[in-house]
Amino acid sequence: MRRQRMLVAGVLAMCACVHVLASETQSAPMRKPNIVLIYADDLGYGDVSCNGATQIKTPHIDRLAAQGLRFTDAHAAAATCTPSRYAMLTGEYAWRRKGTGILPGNAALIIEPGRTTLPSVLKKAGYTTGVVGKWHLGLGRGNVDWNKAIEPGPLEIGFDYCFLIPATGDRVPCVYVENHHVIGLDPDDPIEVSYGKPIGDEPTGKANPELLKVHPSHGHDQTIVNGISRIGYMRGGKAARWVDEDMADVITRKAVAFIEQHKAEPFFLYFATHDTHVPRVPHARFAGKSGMGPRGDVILQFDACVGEIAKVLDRLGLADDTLLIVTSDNGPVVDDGYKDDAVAKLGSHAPAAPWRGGKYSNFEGGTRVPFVVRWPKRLTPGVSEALVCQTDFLASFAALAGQTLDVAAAPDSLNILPALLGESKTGRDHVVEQARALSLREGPWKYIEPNEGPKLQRQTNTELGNDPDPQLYHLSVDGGETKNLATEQPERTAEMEKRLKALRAGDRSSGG
Ligand code: NG6
Ligand code: CA
Repeated sequence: MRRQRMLVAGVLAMCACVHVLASETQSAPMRKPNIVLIYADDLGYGDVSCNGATQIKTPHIDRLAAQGLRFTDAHAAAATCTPSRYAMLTGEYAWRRKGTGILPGNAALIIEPGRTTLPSVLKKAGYTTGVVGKWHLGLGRGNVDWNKAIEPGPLEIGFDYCFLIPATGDRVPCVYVENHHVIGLDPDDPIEVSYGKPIGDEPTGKANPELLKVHPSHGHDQTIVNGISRIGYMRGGKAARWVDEDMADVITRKAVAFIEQHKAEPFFLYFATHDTHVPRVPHARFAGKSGMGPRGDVILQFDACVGEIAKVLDRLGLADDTLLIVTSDNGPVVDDGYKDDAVAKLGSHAPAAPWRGGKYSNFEGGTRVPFVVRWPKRLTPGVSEALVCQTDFLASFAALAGQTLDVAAAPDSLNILPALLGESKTGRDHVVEQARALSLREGPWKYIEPNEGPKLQRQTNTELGNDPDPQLYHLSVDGGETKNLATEQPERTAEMEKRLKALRAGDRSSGG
């Protein structure tokens, strides 16, 4: 793999030189493409109309899909947020590291400064790098003081700029962090956060349900902020607290401003939206518009944010030179802890369709996500069935930017640039999917390791795909993972089990 990486990077660097020489004699030198990665939260494969949704329309995402490549077998590294984001930014599967599960809002940063990361590689290649939106990878060194400079964080692992929702919309502290500081903080009203004992005397969802505009269905009954009770307790920071209804607009404006400010240089923007995570509290422009309750409304809101990003790229004449990706951090969930009508108003909409399961699940619905890549200058529009994983952004964009990676860097990131650009029909030859258990995909085959966990998550009604026996599915004929072939095909099952064991025991992925 290392050899392959160096060769590819070398060839690309040579090509880049040739291009520069050729174009210098004609006109301006060729510039590296901007990269904009729009990362939805909990948006399912079947939640977008370009993947078959009919009850909900996502015209902006559909337009990008029509102008670019729509992938049907693209994966987040995991079925929940923190491990997917960790793996995407480091190029290392999260299951290789302890402490990379769903984090509380006061967790320490889990990516060590100095490591090779997706932004650090691009920064080295001359990109200006920014992250706007949901972080959920921890900040500081533990028990961070939100009233002082908050570090280390994104700026210490390769980003030049950040504007963050520190953890999730449903976790305290409910404030934005820009670079090293909480925005709008009144020093006379300091913030305190606790994920253990209650602090302060502010109302909680548990004690004061009469103050709530959205009620929890499970968990989420601690400090009330903006009429919504959260996970965790906070006090203080009143002037700095976000208003959920405005969150999509606030972060989209920051993302647009980043693009405007850096239009003259190659930039990388990681725009991680809060939608469609809970609490789903759409702006009045979208409230009631989907007919599917707030979950449908925030899908429309997300689509509109995608439209705003596409619009600014058009307005600034950058669209042709920008590699734009729209994808999601894990599969969908309907009831994720608030009584927001998502279940009652779902109708026949199937958020993970045609896949089984969803967020938290070993089934394909856990990690198989919407994935659209547009780069008008380079890509021929179409549909790709290549197997790709978000961990691969690091090695692939490194190659695109002419960077060579250290041997130890990004151990599970494969350079699949030809697949991402539609020049090859094949991406990886395998991928490991992470939920409670690990699964191995090889071509159409999927092996789920034996697992003792529950089959159904009672609270979210998600089929988790846990089974004390091994499971083997042939996805080309049984995409819904209904017929377990493990007993019929003991040899293939044993081979896949062996390869998964080897991947787990080894320290890096290999193969195509
Ligand atoms: C769960 C939360 C869920 C969501 C999830 C993280 C409860 C009962 N459930 O623990 O609401 O916040 O964590 O989602 O608290 S993720 O997309 O960030 O991984
Ligand atoms: Ca998520």
